[in-house]
Amino acid sequence: MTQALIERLEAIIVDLPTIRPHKLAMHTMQRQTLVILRLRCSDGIEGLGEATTIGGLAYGNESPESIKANLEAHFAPLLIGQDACNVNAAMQRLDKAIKGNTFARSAVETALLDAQGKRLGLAVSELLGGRVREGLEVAWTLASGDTARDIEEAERMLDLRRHRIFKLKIGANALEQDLKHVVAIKRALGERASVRVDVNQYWDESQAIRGCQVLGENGIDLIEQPISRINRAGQVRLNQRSPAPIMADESIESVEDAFSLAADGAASIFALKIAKNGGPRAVLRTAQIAEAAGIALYGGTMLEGAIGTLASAHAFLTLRQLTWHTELFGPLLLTEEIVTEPPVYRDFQLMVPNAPGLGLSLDEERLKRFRRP
Ligand code: MUC
Ligand code: MG
Repeated sequence: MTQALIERLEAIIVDLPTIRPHKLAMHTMQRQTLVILRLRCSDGIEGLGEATTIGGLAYGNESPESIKANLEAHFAPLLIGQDACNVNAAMQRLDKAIKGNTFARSAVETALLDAQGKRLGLAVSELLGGRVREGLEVAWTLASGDTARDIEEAERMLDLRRHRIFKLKIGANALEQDLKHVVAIKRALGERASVRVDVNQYWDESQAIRGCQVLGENGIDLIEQPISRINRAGQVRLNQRSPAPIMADESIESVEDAFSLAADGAASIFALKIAKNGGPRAVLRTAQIAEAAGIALYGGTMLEGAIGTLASAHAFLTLRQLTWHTELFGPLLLTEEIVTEPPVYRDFQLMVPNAPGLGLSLDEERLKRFRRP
């Protein structure tokens, strides 16, 4: 094969409006900010990647602005002139020189895979070993902040056959108020839907003991990150006593975190996120740790747009087990797109293109309109 070299990296910040405010315990989103990476190669092929977080620095320790700055100042000089066809070698070069920065790393790994897939005429899922399922069932997050509005939204999603798994974002309100909110939604939806919660680390252990008990007894299927990632011993205790399974999300900031959580027995489900592991290949290493430890899997999101969503989807399609399905609904939260063909959601599933690479192209006119000056 002719060798292609990496020629140029361009990181673009894009601000896109959301369909409604999205209320999480740590931040209310009024829009979503994506960092899009364009990686140009000497054979004329361009790979696309995305590094997207939630609420600036409210969620993790990389912001859109720091991701862009680090891609330009630290990642680009290490990558330019390197073989664009060898993803392992390029990522290993970054591993040697750069600590952390998994969001930026994920954008690079995605863009290299997209470029290589386009070059070889293979979908990213094929480059990752091949898909073992065609579609991915997708949960929807109810996060308007209002119980009646959330029930109405869930009913609409069921009618449209778009979602039948709902995740409720709680933790910002008083414990009893949040519990009432969740139980009311579960009662309204009954057996027609799976209802889960994400506390985003906002309970202390004493609140979590009661919260997990009440939610477990009221038919809530899963409790995501009830307490701080720092309180490992508390997570182990909760994992032993909660009637509903506990999922680790913020606790996983690297593949190594996944290993130590598994070793400690701190969760029975892992939320897989390409951004928090360093890319679609990296997230599969976390999945393998989980499988070896008997931990179930869930395909998570940082509310990425189409590029990050499909990059995650290509990886998740290759998983042997995905017991808790996915929440790859990021594009549906946005009112505008910057790709020519937005991802398709049908019959509760995200349909993943089988075209070369991620199966996406940028809409240059829209990118120009929404990119930050
Ligand atoms: C998170 O904490 O899981 C995923 C869905 C959503 O609404 O927020 C994200 C982040
Ligand atoms: Mg979460």
